[in-house]
Amino acid sequence: MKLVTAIVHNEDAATLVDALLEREYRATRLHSSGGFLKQGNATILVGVEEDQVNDVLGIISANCHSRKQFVNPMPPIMEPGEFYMPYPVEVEVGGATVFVLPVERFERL
Ligand code: 2BA
Repeated sequence: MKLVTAIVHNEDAATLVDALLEREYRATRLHSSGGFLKQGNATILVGVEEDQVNDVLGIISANCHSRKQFVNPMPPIMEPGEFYMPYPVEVEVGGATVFVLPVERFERL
């Protein structure tokens, strides 16, 4: 068994969970936030058999879209009298960041 862990944009999470449930995959949505942008995202956990992993990755890929976001970089340490004009930097936040992990044991008790 494998645990597919997908970090996705908040706006894609509900559609993705619905698409997974429609195909009879069980899924759990966790509220998370990215270390870099410090904005809310969603982590979706899906426990599946090994031969279902590619199907799940296909569903994730079809329902998660990349987006461009702006981030304000940290200002540098300034000397007195220096002036710094902050410019937002554009970053592309992926469709999904996915980890496929081996599951040693699965129980529903
Ligand atoms: P964040 O950490 O908020 O990162 C958002 C986006 O900012 C990233 O998109 C990437 O385009 C950019 N970014 C991140 N760190 C950067 C850096 N040090 N320098 C320049 N740009 C940087 P994605 O790569 O699509 O990642 C989306 C979210 O997936 C991340 O949100 C984080 O929550 C998660 N993630 C990505 N890679 C990860 C990893 N190796 N381990 C754990 N979580 C990860």
